[in-house]
Amino acid sequence: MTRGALALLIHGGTDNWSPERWKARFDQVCHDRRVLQLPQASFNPADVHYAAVWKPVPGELAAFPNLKVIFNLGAGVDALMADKTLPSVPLVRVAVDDLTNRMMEYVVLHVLMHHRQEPYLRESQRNGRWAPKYQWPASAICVGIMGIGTLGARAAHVLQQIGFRVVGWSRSRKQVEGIECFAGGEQFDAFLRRTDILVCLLPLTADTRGILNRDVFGKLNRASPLGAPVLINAGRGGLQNEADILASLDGTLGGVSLDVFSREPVPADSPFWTHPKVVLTPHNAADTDPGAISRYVAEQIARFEAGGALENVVDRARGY
Ligand code: NDP
Ligand code: OXD
Repeated sequence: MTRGALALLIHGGTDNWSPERWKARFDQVCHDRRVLQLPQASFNPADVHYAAVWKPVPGELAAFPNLKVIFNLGAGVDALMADKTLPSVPLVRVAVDDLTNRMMEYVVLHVLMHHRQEPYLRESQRNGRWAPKYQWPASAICVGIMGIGTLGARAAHVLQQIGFRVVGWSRSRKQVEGIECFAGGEQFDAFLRRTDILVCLLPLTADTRGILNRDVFGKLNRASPLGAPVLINAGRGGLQNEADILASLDGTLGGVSLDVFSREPVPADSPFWTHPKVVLTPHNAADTDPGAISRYVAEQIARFEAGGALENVVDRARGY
């Protein structure tokens, strides 16, 4: 039997998104199906049943009349949701341990870095200054996680094991052992008031765009043992008001770690490159591994063709 082809549409522009590397992995796991690395000279669009994509050009997916499932090769689907011509077939996002653990590492690293005052200590070293500062125990600090989903829940669990107090905020109410959970707009302020280190792992949707703003920063725990609260954003750049972040570094925020930005790569003249209270990483918090994710896609296709249900299907009305 000829199986429907899988089309790969990858426009990442960074080294992890080399289409050739992804094609080689998909060839290994899709033994009995054609894997088309697009653009490809000769193929019939009607043969394509599945598309595995990262930032496809808007309109590109509408060219396949027999498409059955779109697999986004990352966790966030905001780029796809912006495509008004996106075919109305199931859209599956990534939720795999490999990615979840990478994000957990990033969050733990940056929470510890601010908690243990590493930016101050490194600056002291550069200036040849021996100036110890009292280090609070983890139990003195409350980490607030915006988005207790796949990524946020794992990070919360490990932070709690280290000894931090952890609170979480989500759209729907959650019950997570050891974590005080808040939900919805009406509990947002109570969540913020508890928080010394704010970690954002929200998806970018119409409801969350610009949610990291000066008003929100002003509601964080003003009596934080750290001196001033800290922001860590690894969700999406569109969640943050960047002018507000820079203005808030006057003392409303004590420091920030940002992995995502409204413009990526960050322009050469952006103050984020050089500001002493900013730790910048190049959208690198949790790389998507071609091996783990091609296996995840191949398993989902096999289950789907055997009549089973797809997992981690995006709710298009919610936008994530
Ligand atoms: P999930 O869908 O599993 O979790 C999203 C969480 O956000 C859920 O808890 C959800 O609430 C909550 N949420 C969504 N909208 C709202 C809202 N309006 N108000 C309050 N809470 C809300 O996503 P993941 O954890 O897998 O991924 C989160 C995001 O991380 C991705 O969308 C992506 O943008 C980003 N990401 C960044 C990477 C990087 O390298 N920087 C790598 C991978 C992902 P509820 O549980 O009630 O639905
Ligand atoms: C993702 C990402 O959404 O890498 O997976 O940003």
